[in-house]
Amino acid sequence: MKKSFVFVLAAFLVFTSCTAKNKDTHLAVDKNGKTVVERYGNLQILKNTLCDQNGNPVQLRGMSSHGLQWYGKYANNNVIRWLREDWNCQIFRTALYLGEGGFINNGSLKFLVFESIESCIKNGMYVLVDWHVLSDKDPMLYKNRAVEFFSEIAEKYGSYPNIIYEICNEPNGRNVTWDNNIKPYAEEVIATIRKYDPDNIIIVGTPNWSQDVDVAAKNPITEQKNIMYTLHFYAGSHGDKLRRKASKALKAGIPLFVTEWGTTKDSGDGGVFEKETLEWMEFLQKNNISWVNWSINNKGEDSGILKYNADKSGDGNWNEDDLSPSGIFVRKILRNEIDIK
Ligand code: DCB
Repeated sequence: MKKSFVFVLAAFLVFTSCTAKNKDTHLAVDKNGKTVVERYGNLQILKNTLCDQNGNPVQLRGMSSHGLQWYGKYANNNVIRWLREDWNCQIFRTALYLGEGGFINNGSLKFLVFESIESCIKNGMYVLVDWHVLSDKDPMLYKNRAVEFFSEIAEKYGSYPNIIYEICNEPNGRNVTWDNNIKPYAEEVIATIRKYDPDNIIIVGTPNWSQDVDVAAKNPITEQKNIMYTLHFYAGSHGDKLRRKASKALKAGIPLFVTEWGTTKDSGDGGVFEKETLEWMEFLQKNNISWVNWSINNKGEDSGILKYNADKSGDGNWNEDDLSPSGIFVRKILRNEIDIK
């Protein structure tokens, strides 16, 4: 009788302290006014998990821009500050497309990347610098541009703990393989970054739109430290099957980062899948996998967090009337208003 009472009490205490711990670790700014970067400092990988400077596992959560060539007006300090204050975002992703009118034909887009990085530094947030391989499929295609771009970023900002490099968004196409294309590309870009920045986290895309993490796990990058691997999902298209691949990769020992996910189908549209999203949220929280939601735009697609034509100038300061159903839902998750088990 007594024994079982002690057991129940102990279980209760462990349960409540875990819950409290999770909520606190998810704060963009804690009760003492400390930003997430002030608390966590230089991130590092221990075993297969992202950890803070003291070696405690952490899960970062935040929002992604849409393509900077289209919605770069949201990659500014008004919006980034609002995401921290109102959305409780700890991380912001700046999506530099290469094709579709992106960086390859419009080099000036890098100034928007600089602006977002500097806002994140000012606001004490982490920033994911995303080399958004997509229509161009094979990262090898613009490898020289990537080497040049990441040298500049690493030299300029590599001394800040805020920076996380995402060197290859979503390689895709049957001929674009981990062994022959992605890994060799990654090794070269990583070596370049490491000339200027010895330790910030670098995340490498995986085959098949960053879904085949199990393939990367069979032949990981071993020469360098603080390397992670990209896992992407869209809740309306991907479920248990992709989570099984992720578990397999984690078991094999590689750390994963969900640098992009959507509440919708993998087209970025097709409805909001709340129940399926919550299944993913539980999986990610259990495994300490950080995530960034796609995306900040007002074009009227379901994965966009703003309503069609809301906030035309990039002011931030959104009220619920400005937000799409996905925006309302994701904001609640970020603000810890929905309990993730
Ligand atoms: C990824 C891309 C991202 C894309 C979203 C949703 O693509 F990383 O750039 O965003 O997932 O599809 C969409 C925007 C649209 C835009 C379009 C093209 O939301 O507004 O018009 O990009 O720039 C994925 C992800 C998964 C898969 C396919 C794609 N998949 N894809 O599993 O087949 O083809 O873009």
